[in-house]
Amino acid sequence: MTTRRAFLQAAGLAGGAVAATLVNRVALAALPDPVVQTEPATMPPLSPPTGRPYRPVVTLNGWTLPWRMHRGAKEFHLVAEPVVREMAPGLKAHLWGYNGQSPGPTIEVVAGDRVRIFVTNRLPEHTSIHWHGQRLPNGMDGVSGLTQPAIQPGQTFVYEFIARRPGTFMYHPHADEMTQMAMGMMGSWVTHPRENHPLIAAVDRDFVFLLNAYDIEPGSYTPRIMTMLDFNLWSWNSRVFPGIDSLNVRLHDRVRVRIGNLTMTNHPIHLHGHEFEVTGTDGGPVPPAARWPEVTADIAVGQMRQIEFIADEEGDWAFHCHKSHHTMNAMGHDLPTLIGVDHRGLSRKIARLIPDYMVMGERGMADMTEMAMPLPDNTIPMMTGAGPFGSVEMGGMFSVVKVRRHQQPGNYADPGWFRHPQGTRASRSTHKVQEPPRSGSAGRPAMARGEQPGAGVEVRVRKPGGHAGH
Ligand SMILES: [Cu+2]
Repeated sequence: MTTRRAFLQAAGLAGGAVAATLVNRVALAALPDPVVQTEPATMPPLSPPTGRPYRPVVTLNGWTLPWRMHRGAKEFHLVAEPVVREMAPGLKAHLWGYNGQSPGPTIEVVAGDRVRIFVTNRLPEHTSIHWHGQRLPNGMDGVSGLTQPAIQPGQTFVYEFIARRPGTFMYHPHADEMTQMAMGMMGSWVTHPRENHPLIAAVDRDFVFLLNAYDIEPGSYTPRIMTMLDFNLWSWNSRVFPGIDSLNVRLHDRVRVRIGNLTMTNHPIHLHGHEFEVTGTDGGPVPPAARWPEVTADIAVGQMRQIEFIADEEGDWAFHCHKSHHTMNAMGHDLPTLIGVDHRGLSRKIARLIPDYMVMGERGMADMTEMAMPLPDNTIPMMTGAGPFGSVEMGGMFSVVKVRRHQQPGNYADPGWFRHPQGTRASRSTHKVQEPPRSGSAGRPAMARGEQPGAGVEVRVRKPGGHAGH
C-alpha cells in the first residue's frame, strides 16, 4: 500500500500544492481520496511508484494524477467540479474541470494495466466521462443515455477496463457536451507500451497537452458556452501565451510532443528550426514507412497527433498554431482595417462623445503592444510577451521550445533566454541604402499617412463589362 509520503515523493509535488491527499484506512476499504491541484504550473513528471516502469510524460501547465494499487487495479479518483483556472497572469477563468484544474490531470498507465476510475460529480448538472480512443467494453464508453445513465450531482460512478493498446488518448464528458467542453472539462491519457515496442521509440522528453478554446468577454470570468467559432482565447491546456510554459530540452534529445484537439476548429501546429515526423495518432503508432518530414502538423477536431524530432539546433524556437488569429488574446474580430487611414479628425470628434475613445492600427497593430492603455479587469493584452529583444507580439497558442547544451537529463526547469553566439543573430546593418528603382507610389495606400510618398496617385477602377441582358 502506498503511504501519503510516498505518494508525495513520487509525485514530486511541492507540499503546499496538494490540497487534499490520499489514502487513509477508511478510503482503502472504499475509494481513494481525490488528489487536488490548485497551481497552473507545469509539474514534474510522476515517476511510477508501483507497477511497470516507464519514462513519464510532462503535462504542459498540468500534472499527472497519482493512483493506488488496489484489488489488482490502478485506482484513480476524478472529481468533476467548478474550478478557477489562471489562464495567464492577470486572467482568471471560472471553468469546470477535474480535481481543481482545467484540464483535469493526465492519467498515465501501462498497456495491460487494469484501470479503475472513480468519477465523482460535484457539478450543478449531470455528467459522464468518455475515454476517447480506448478499446474497452461498450458499457465503459461513457456516453450518457447510450451506454450508461448520467452521473447525477453528488453521485460517484466507477469505470473499469484494461488499457489494451499503448498510445495517447483524451477524456471528456459525453453529457451536455457543448456546455461542459466549452467550460473546460477534458484531460489527457497516456498508455505506455508494456515492453519495447517496434513502432514506439524510447524518447528523452515526452510532453502532452490539449488544444482548447474559450470565449470570455474582457472583464468577465465565465466562458460564453453558445459560441461556435468566434472564440477569443485560444489555449493550450487552458493557458494562453505568455502563460504557457516553455518546453525545455537538452541538445540532441529525442523529443515527443502529444497534442490533442478538443476545440471547434483545426490547428496547424508549427515548430521552428527542426523537422518532425508524426509518429502516432489516437488510432495508434504510425509505421515508419508511412511517416514523412513536416514542420507543421494540422490537428483536426477530435484528433491527437504525436510528433517527434531530434532537438539538434540550440536556441529558443517558436512553437505555435499557424493560424495567426490563434496567437492573439481577447480580440474582437469585427474591426475594419485602418492601416493608412487618417483618422485624426474623426477620433477628436468621437472623443467628445466617448472620452476614452482610441483609434487603433494606423501603422498596423504592433503599436498595440506598446500602448499603456487601461484594460478592463481580468483580461490581458491582445498580443504581448516580453522577450529578450522586445515584445514577442503574440498571445494564445504560442510557446517556445528551448534547446540547450547544458539542460540536464530529467531537468525541465526554464533555462532562461538563449544567448546567441557572436555573429549568429540578425542585427542592424550600417550600410547606406540606395533607393531601389521602383515607383515611389507603389504600396502607398498601405503606409501610415505621414509616411506616404508625396505625389498623388490616381486610382482608376473599371467595372467589368456587363453581360448581355444587364
Ligand atoms: Cu489554431
